[in-house]
Amino acid sequence: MKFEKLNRLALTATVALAALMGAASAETLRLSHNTGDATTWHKGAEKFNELLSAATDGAYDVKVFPNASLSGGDQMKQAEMVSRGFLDFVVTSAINVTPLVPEMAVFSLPYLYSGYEAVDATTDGAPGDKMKEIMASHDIIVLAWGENGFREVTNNARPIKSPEDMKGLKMRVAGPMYIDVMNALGANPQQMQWTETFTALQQGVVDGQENPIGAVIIPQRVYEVQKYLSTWHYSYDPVFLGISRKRWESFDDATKAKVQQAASEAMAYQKDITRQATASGIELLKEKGMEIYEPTAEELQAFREATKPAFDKWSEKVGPELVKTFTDTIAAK
Ligand code: X2X
Repeated sequence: MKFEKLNRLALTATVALAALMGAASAETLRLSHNTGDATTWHKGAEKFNELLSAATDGAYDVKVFPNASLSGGDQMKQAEMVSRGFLDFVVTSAINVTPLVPEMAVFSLPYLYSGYEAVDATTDGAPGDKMKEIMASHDIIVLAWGENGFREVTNNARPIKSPEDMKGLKMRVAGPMYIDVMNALGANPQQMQWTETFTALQQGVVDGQENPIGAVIIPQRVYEVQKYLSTWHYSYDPVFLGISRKRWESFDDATKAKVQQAASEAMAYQKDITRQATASGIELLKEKGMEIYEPTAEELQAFREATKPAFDKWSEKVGPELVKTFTDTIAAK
């Protein structure tokens, strides 16, 4: 009896030790993203960790840091840090990369896309590949595209039905292109970190903001501090999972294949849960007390026309050739 018990104890100890050694030998990789830990960005990043860990028998542990904490709260800085090899991975959206890679603004040109089909045709096709090439020239290897989504406008002053309704509203925006779009609409835009936006809305420092419903507005509880939402779909913002060239090139081919596979699956999952949350989102936001306005096709056309100056300015900036790569693919859909 006694011997058996000892034997069992020894076995348990050996298993525990093996687990410990396994954990100890896992290499930690750091992943930064700039939303909270309830968002689909975060879930996608955690999924990547799970999948990579399983595929490599626990050789890698991807530690996920939300709220841009590794870049001192600066959401635009993450891309630069990955580019320089100071960070292994980033999950962020196109607009956040535009200070480093202005071409990334092409995705989010006002009213470029009419729906998900057009979006997928570009991310899965030649335009997506072209953007990966451009990003790689900045030493950021884009492993897979995910989704932030169509950005919808919210505010506390009034329902937004026409460009005139935007006049004079103090709007928080994430990046430079959106400043031009808001100016074209006669609003007063202000660039602000996402992590500071909830408080700014709560305290009335700004009247409104714009973000996608499923990925951000719901999980970050924007409905607690905003009354009106209009589904104007004015700009699409893709998310991507990227890795620094430095880290990427440190992997052998077999590891690269596993990292790539885990990234593709994780971002497909992230896109999927984002679209699901968006589809059921309007009802949920109404339950939470928001007043939702869904502009008609004609009303959308008025927004498209009013934002055209920003479209034209940023087409020049990203390069008309690149815009054409996108519009050709979209038109062929
Ligand atoms: O800052 C935003 O608005 C967010 C969270 O959508 C982005 O990172 C672009």
